[in-house]
Amino acid sequence: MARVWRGVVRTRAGLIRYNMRMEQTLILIKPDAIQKRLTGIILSRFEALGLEIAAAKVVRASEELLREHYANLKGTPFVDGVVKFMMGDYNNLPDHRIYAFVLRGENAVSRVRAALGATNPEKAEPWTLRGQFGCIKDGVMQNAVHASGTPQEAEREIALWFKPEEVLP
Ligand code: IDP
Ligand code: MG
Repeated sequence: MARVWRGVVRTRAGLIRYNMRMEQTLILIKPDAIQKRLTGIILSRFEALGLEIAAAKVVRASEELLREHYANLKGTPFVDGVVKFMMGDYNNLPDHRIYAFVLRGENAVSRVRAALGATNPEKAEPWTLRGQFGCIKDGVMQNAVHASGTPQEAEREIALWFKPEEVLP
């Protein structure tokens, strides 16, 4: 899916090489962020990066979908806690909704991850979304937002959460 533009621009400061990849990435606004009413703040950070929303929906995710989404965590001691958290168990939501988005733009995957900060909110830089809004409660990381880690991961995850016709070109 990723398209790459490479080139050279001549400026007064010299030649600048560029390597731009038009990428898509999956964003999930997690139950802790929904409970804290952070959706607008989170989306505004991504909007400021110049990314476009290619798909959006409210999802009541099944345990099956979440276990498939977090297949890389299978066998870890914390996977059950992560799935429970993603189903809203720790955030007193009336249902277990998640807000899902596909964002598109130049180098979208790495730029969105930089805006998120580290997985562990206590180690994330204080100006990142997870550093500002995440916490750890009862050993479960409540880190506000999911974003794909690589373009390959993004392709797999987008196909899990969206039908092809739901993602606008
Ligand atoms: P990521 O969300 O930064 O991509 P992953 O390693 O893919 O991090 O893990 C997925 C999610 O699983 C994390 O966002 C976090 O909620 C949870 N998680 C990851 N590592 C740990 C851990 O060591 N303890 C508890 N929860 C974890
Ligand atoms: Mg990950």
